[in-house]
Amino acid sequence: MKTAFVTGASSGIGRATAVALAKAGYQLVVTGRRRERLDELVAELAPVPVHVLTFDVRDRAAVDAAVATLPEALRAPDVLVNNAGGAHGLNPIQAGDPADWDQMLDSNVRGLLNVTHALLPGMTARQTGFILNIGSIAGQEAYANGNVYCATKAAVQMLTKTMRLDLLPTGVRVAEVNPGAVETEFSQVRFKGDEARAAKVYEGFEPLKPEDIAEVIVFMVTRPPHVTIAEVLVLAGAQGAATTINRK
Ligand code: NDP
Ligand code: 8X3
Repeated sequence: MKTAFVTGASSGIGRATAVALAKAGYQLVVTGRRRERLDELVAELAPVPVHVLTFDVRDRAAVDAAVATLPEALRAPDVLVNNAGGAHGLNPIQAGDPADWDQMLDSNVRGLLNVTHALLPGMTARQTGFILNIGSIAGQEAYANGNVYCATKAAVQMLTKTMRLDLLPTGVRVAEVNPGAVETEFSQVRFKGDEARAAKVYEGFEPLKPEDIAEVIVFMVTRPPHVTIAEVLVLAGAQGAATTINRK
């Protein structure tokens, strides 16, 4: 049975991806900080084997310690989905909170590297595998007040490209999905629990569902070894650019 390791599976895109990969026949390692959410996912996916790890991706020692508890086979997954992350705040740079900047840089960039570093020895030893990084349209175009979040996702894009080059001789393929507006807990986190403000982001149009992204991810990671779909941008139907949305 193939194994997929999905970070940030307690919510949104990561959760939907875990469900879709389970349906596609993968056993799973799912991670996040909220253990109870991950336990619910395990119950929902039974009898599919699902191994839960709880850690903060920003904490390299915690990532390494958690991965070290896995049986050897799970430390060398066929698929790694680097999804954990998000946005904190939406302010002009001159009004930004450095604590928010740290959270975004540490989770979206360093966190991705921490998890990748912990799993690469197993994946490269196997000489096969797929790393799927979740970028964003925010990494491809600038929008006002996006500053540090956009920068972290631009970093994910460049890491994806450079990792693909470095890992070429190892047989580990690397690709990226860049979603547009997906209705998840993303905006609740960005606006620090302000649900009314979060809901406004998705008002007047039909946003993407996490399942829409999960479907694309499953398609990409199940291509045969001679095919790498390197980058996919997935927008909502009413979306032309990050903040250009046809709202009714
Ligand atoms: P959610 O807030 O619904 O999910 C985020 C997930 O990431 C949760 O499972 C959360 O788990 C986990 N996570 C966040 N920070 C950490 C951390 N420090 N350590 C461990 N886990 C963490 O948002 P989405 O599903 O929308 O976001 C998933 C990814 O998609 C993110 O990288 C986001 O930037 C990206 N994205 C989202 C878009 C959108 O419109 N929604 C568009 C483009 C990209 P827990 O809180 O339990 O730790
Ligand atoms: C999330 C999409 O446009 O809010 O990455 O930055 S956006």
